Amino acid sequence: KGSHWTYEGAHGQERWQETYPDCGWQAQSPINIQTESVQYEPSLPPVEPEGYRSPGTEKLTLKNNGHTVQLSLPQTMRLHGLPRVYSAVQLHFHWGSQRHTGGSEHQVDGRAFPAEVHIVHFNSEKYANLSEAKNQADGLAVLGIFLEVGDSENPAYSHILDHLKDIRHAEQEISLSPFNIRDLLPAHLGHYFRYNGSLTTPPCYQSVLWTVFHLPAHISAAQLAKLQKSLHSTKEEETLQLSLVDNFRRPQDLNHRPVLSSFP
Ligand code: SG5
Ligand code: ZN
Repeated sequence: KGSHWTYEGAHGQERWQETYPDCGWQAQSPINIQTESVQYEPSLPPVEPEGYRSPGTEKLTLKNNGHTVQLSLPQTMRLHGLPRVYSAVQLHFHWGSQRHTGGSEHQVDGRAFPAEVHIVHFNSEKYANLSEAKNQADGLAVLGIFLEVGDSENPAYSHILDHLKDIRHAEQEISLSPFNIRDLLPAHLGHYFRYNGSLTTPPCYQSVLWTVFHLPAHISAAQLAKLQKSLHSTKEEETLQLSLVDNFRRPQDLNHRPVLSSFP
């Protein structure tokens, strides 16, 4: 198997840089966003998703890749309101376990959320596809959405979370009918943090323009439990009844990078 990294243990995140040198560079993600040090930038426009509400007619593939659950997205989903136009590739989740309260990758003032969704896009003005773009400084844009537990079930997230039971093992995948991806996002797309960083997994390329929404999206406690209990990373872990959990990287040094906010 090519991707031989894990979050903890002998191939854990402190050692990623031995195999993937970029993971030890100076503009890594995620970060702890310290709101006292964020610069308000009034000229930052709201993020404008195009085609998120009806993402085509092709089925979407939902896959357990052993590190996360990932949903493929069509290139007809585009992102405006950034310095370039970006096309969507996939979205995936990071989450914790029932032992911890955390699970998100980004933090705000030292506080982690129970989970975080990433919608990965590539700069389609300049590059033909993700492979071409992923190692370029202006190659990628990722939207980060914090998930918080609320009182009610979020039907948009059920489109994904209700199917995790069908992809319990690593490398299993299923097809989903397209659904409204906009509804996975928080209500207000005008309030976000913006900074330059990296992929949060190996190879940790420093190619990502990050947009982390200020407001979380809400899912129910039962929905969060599905994320925490349904998946396994390997057959061995399934036999041991170990679930795929705690797939988040710890916050990285900011090293004097500016973090902007679109709101005062
Ligand atoms: C996910 O996050 C995906 C990656 C994605 C990273 O974990 O899955 C894995 O890393 C496990 C194999 O997606 C892919 O590998 C499919 C292309 O990396 C990319 O999207 C590479 C361009 C990192 O993305 S993140 O920084 O948003 N967390
Ligand atoms: Zn991610």
